[in-house]
Amino acid sequence: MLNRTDLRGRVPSPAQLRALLPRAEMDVDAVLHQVRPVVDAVRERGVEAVLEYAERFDRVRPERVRVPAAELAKALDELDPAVREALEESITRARAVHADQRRQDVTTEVVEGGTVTERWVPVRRVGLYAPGGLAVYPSSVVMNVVPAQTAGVESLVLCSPPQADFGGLPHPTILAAAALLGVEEVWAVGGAQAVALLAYGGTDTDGAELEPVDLVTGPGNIYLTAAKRMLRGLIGIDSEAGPTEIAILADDTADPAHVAADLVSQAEHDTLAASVLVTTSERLADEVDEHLTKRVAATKHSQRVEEALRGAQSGTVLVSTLDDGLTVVDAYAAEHLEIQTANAREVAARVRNAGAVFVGPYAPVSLGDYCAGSNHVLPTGGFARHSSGLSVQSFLRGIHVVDYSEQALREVADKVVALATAEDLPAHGEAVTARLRGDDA
Ligand code: HSO
Ligand code: ZN
Repeated sequence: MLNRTDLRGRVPSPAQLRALLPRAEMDVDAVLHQVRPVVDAVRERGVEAVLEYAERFDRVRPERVRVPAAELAKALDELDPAVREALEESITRARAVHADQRRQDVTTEVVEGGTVTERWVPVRRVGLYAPGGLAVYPSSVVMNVVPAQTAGVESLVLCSPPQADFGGLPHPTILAAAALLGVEEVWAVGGAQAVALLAYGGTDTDGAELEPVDLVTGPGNIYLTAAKRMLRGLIGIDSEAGPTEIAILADDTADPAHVAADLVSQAEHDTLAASVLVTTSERLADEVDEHLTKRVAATKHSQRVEEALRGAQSGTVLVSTLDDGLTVVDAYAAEHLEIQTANAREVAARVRNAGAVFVGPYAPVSLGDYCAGSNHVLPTGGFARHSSGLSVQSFLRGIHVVDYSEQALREVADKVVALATAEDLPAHGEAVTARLRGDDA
């Protein structure tokens, strides 16, 4: 079922490897011209434009865009108790992990009387987006809200598209998850309109105000991503989410049934999802293929999964040694990387590029998607080479606080002047010498 690449005996360079393991393309720039009028209309006409686009794209025109508090409470009341318990467990574990990520302010005494402090300050107001449509993921609400709240973000607003089936409200499980997390401000708006409304603010039909936000996070379709790209700068954004990916580095100790189950699990998200097996064992690769054939036929979203697995973005790579395997998975830089080998912990410790690493036979990616405590908003498309997943850090800014005494400034003054002169910026030097001569000119 999976395309097979045999790299036994030769491991190409990282650049060649990246070409061998292509990513599904998502051409965000190609839709910018469609998104621009939407963003402009929301900037100029606010909620009125939002409601027009709701009618056009979501096929429903909500009476108001802000979701009343009573609807949040009702959604939570009506939530299946088993799902509620599971979400509570997911939230508890995520809170435990994210609480430990909180950075402390650090003061460095550079010289006597001269300090630099890095002060971590939360972003004041954040907009979080939860998609509707095919991907109604209350778990993603948890993964966005928990780090923001843990960072100390003071004001949080959640946006999710209005659903025709639910009277123009966002999906009830999204509302229930928001209520469970204590998010009080939810607006029924989707896609590019949501990003524009978050960036510019607006007034609802009943006078409720949406105050503009400083940062927008959360995944969405290509139009939402294009709007984020367009409005970046006015607002901060998280990194762009591409189709989900799983890579598994396995040797002949791995259980082929489990490997196949995990490859199918992420292929379930999207026809463009990538499932990649990197292994030293041809026998394992053959057996995984047999299991895939059986599993794909039996699984609920069979068509979507099969398309993802047969796509050019998925495949098996045979390597001679685990060292070569590590070279391959590092070049690929998967969003999720499972290590299913002997001494998995040791092998995992040597991984350099991955959004998250899942160690050994009992840490499938789905555990991390819901209940490990780790965050599931992770870098895709090879971004793991330079970026991290969502964390408390994503909602903080480090402010450098520079505090020098007269004496401490005096000691370093000639160095500042020398560098200022070298850069032909003498006024920079004069700002220092002016103080030390005591003249206030
Ligand atoms: N695997 C997805 C997250 C997710 N899985 C949500 C299930 N629900 C991207 O990391
Ligand atoms: Zn998933």
